[in-house]
Amino acid sequence: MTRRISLTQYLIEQQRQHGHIPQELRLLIEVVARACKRIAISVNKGELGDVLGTAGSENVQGEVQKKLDIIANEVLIEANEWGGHLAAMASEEMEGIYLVPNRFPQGEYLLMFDPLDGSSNIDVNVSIGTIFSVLKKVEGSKGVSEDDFLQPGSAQAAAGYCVYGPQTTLVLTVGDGVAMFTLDREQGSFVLTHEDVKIPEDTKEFAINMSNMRHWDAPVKRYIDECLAGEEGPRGKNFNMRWIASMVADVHRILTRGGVFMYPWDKREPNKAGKLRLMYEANPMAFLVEQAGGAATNARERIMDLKPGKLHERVAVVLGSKNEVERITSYHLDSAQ
Ligand code: P6P
Repeated sequence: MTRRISLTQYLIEQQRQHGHIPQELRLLIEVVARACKRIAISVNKGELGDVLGTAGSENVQGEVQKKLDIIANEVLIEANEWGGHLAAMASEEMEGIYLVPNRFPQGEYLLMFDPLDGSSNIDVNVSIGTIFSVLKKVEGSKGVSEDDFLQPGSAQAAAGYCVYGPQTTLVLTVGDGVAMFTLDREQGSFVLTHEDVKIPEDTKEFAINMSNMRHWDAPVKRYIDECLAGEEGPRGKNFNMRWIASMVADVHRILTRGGVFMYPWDKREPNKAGKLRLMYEANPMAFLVEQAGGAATNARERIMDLKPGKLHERVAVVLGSKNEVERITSYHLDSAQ
């Protein structure tokens, strides 16, 4: 039974025992957690809060923005800009970086987020979530520019997400394992419910959008065909499939019971990238998954080794149970020879 301690106590213990969390980073994480609580309140209101439906605008990705996308983005900006722990922020919903206004003290950290991942699920009451990633400004960097954000995922100081589902659960790593905190609505605080999360190295469950099959590269087709062949096929076991179309929800399932999640490059992507964004989707999820003993690649290389070229760059994603990710990656490397 995990000790029922608050997020604050957990972070202070991490700071005290491991020296893992500088004061400024602890403050940052607590502010992001409070912002997620506020987003959860808006999400949970649904129709009653006049927050469903589209906002009549598009984001930098060319995607129609939902009202809650914009609300969540504004909540994260307003919560984080005054604290003195950040130099700048970047969001899926904003083209450029957001510099902390001069009227507030500047900090050393950079915060990136997908304020509400899985927006297509908002209006149909399916789990969605907020994903965040924390970097430190490069030593000696003068001012702040987009270039300060273009660091590999291995440089992250912290990463996490908050899934707004049957429970509202914050999942966090600061590089010392993965912990999960469930929102206790009666006391209004996140309470530790899982510590030292571990992903089983093997699985019988894969997550992919099967409707894209005709666009897949051969190694993806090979892997999925083998899963579908079940125990009579080369894998010798039957597989189950899940696809929630909210990365946060699919990754949460994998952190909780194992599995492999794939959003591979497909022939619709001329520049051989993928659909998901490197900086505020793939990198934070890769950090969490690796810290839980899993693996995360772009089907060829470790995601957290990739050097970003652009803030909103996209990447193929294969993550989850270590042995499955290694198998999929090997199929891609074999086909490249
Ligand atoms: P598709 C949500 O829009 C998202 O970015 C991820 O959360 C999710 O895994 C994926 O896209 C779903 O994509 O093509 O199935 O709608």
